[in-house]
Amino acid sequence: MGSTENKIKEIEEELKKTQYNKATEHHIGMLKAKLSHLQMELEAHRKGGGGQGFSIPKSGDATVSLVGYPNVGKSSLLNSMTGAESEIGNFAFTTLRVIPGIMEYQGTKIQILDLPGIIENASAGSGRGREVLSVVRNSDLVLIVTDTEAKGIEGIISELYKVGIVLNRRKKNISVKKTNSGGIRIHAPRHIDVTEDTITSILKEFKITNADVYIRERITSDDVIDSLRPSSVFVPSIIVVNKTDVPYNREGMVSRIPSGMRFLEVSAKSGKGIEDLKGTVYNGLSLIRVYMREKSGETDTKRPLVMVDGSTVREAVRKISREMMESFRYAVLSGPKRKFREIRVGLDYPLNDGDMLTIISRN
Ligand SMILES: Nc1nc2c(ncn2[C@@H]2O[C@H](COP(=O)(O)OP(=O)(O)OP(=O)(O)O)[C@@H](O)[C@H]2O)c(=O)[nH]1
Ligand SMILES: [Mg+2]
Repeated sequence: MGSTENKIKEIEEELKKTQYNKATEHHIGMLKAKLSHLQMELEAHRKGGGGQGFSIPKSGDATVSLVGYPNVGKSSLLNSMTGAESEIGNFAFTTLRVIPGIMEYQGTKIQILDLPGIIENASAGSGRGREVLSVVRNSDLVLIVTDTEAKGIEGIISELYKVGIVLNRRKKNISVKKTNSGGIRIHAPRHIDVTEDTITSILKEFKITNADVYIRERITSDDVIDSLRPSSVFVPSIIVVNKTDVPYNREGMVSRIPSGMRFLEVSAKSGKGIEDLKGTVYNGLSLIRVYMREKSGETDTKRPLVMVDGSTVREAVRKISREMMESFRYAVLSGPKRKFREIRVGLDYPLNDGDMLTIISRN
């Protein structure tokens, strides 16, 4: 083990031992910053990933990955959610490459990727860890699959974090502009959940001593660290507790779920909770469906355009064709959740789930 790895181990140990409270807040922020910076150094040396059987083309409207330790039932879940036929076996590492399936849900097609089980130190390359994690990086939602023992979830979250996959946090509006002198200057709203002192110390850990820091919303020290890791991706995540057809100690299971994380109890074997899971996955992706309507009034209700929430008319038109984009004049919009019956809109107009859209082109 190299000296960087040793330092990382030491800090991880100390973090485990330190209780979070007001008095330790600054210290914990510091330790996390140190850890992140060392992990980034290590990552810079490693690089790579991909490999045979691991680059699955994206298909469908969104991609979800199944991540977890071996033998918890990831393949069984893929099969019950999609009708795929991924191999199932009562031993570790049955699945050795990425197996895709498609879950059809309310007019959308969601690609679900079954992955080989990961183990501790996956990010360092144990098992096919790095290849697996590089697939997870490109997904829109991560399902952390566990059984009723719910062991080691924190470990999985930390393996993901090490390669820059940040779960259930959003990228915050923070920018750090390095300067040549003047020390650290912080421009922030009055109420943020981190002190200037902590921000300055975190920046120092990342070897930044002169900078203007612009903070435009409420943030924590974790957000500051995220903003200093340029390769971070932010992905929503849900925990799936499988094998709940067998009696188990529910209290014990719940106590091992990291605080603040959503979890669902299911059984791939009996089918219990699977419909719920599909709905939760769909909702977790924050997709909207937009239906195209002909000038004659006929609406295509079977095949909506599926986009991420926050999309505008522009994204919808672009999805249809380049020609349509070039000849676009305006669109007529209506929808069951709209207050108006019909409205004439331009490319920048934001769309809602269920909207119906007629495109009027220049001839
Ligand atoms: N009782 C019970 N057993 C299950 C359930 N789901 C899966 N199993 C069993 O658990 C074992 C592992 O299932 P897999 O689906 O292969 O697990 P996996 O997570 O894909 O395993 P790897 O590919 O090795 O990482 C098999 O013996 C399954 O029959 C479930 O809901 N209930
Ligand atoms: Mg499997």
